[in-house]
Amino acid sequence: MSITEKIKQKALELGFDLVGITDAAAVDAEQAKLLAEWLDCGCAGEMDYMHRNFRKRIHPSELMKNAHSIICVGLNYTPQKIKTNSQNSAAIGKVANYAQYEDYHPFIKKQLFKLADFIKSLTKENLKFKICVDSAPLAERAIAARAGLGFIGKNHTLINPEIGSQILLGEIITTLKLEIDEPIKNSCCDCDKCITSCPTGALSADGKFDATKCISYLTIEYKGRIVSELTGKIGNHIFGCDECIMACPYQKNAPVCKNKEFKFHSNRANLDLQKILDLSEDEFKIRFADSAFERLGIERLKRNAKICLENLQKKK
Ligand code: B12
Repeated sequence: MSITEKIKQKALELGFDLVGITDAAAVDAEQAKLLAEWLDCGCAGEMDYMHRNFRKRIHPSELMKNAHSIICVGLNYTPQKIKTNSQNSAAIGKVANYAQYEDYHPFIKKQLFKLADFIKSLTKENLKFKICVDSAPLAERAIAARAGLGFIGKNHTLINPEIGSQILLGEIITTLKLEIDEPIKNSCCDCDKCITSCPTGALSADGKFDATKCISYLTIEYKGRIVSELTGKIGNHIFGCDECIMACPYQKNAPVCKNKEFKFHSNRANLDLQKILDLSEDEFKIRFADSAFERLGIERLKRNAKICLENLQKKK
């Protein structure tokens, strides 16, 4: 078995669903142009970090001197269907599926450190590794697509034909030279279900994505008061949004997450909006420890809960 094959086998043993390898070359010029245009048109809104480190984001080798390969992994996070209590008449806020698990950043990083240790044990070379999960300035979807993990769909997510879109990504950039994979074919065809499903029109037919309209951005990243033209379209999404993902035909028969170590919290799926409004700071810290909610904080969670309640009351 080659060293590349051993690494891939180990990644799967560590609980990842997908693994692929690409080189450390820059993302292709067309994608770099798309990123630059996206930034220039203000589509990143107040995510200032997206404007920093542009060169690094498209040149992975600038994140590590003498980088040769990038090992890309994917973790399927499609949750089990949760039984809801039909007797319960409480007003409920919906939480994006990924946020119903423990915070994925430390979870994936821990597994990637184990993978890096395994690689060190295979060779006497003095190797370097850089582990990236979300927060590093790296165009993760473009790199994962190049490593063959999936294709980038019209909903802008990386879609794997067998697993769908609900895949969290992580990478190891390394000085080790490995065999690389080929990208797979883009199979979105003429479907536009994701575009028409977006309640706020964040996705458009010309391939553009305006994050400032995306419910995920508005409810998680945006710190200010959400404008009234958009609050009514947020529905009862209290944290993030999966509409464009769930509308995708590739998501229809997606297998559920099989990684038993990736802790799922069923009490984070549907939040009782009134209880959220009554939550104290201490209760928030206990209930949402080690979760994506920590990034949001209690104030913004309550801002979102109020919007959801108003929207549900209007519907009555
Ligand atoms: C900023 C950010 C956001 C922003 C902006 C999202 C966006 N589409 O850019 C907000 C807060 C809205 C967001 C939301 C979500 N995010 Co986010 N986010 C990021 C982050 C940090 C950077 C993304 C980025 O570079 N955006 C800039 C745009 C221009 O890049 P892009 O859309 O990826 O496009 C690139 C290519 O796809 C290509 N391209 C551009 N336009 C087009 C158009 C077409 C048609 C094609 C084919 C290609 C193409 O060129 C671009 C440059 O390389 C990444 C982590 C990372 N470091 O990469 C996570 C990441 C993309 N997010 C992730 C997730 C899970 C989500 C949510 C599903 C969470 C949720 N349920 O609420 C939603 C999905 C929303 C969506 N439809 O994209 C995952 C995506 C995994 C996957 N399978 O794709 C990532 C990779 C984090 C991770 N490590 O797993 N996110």
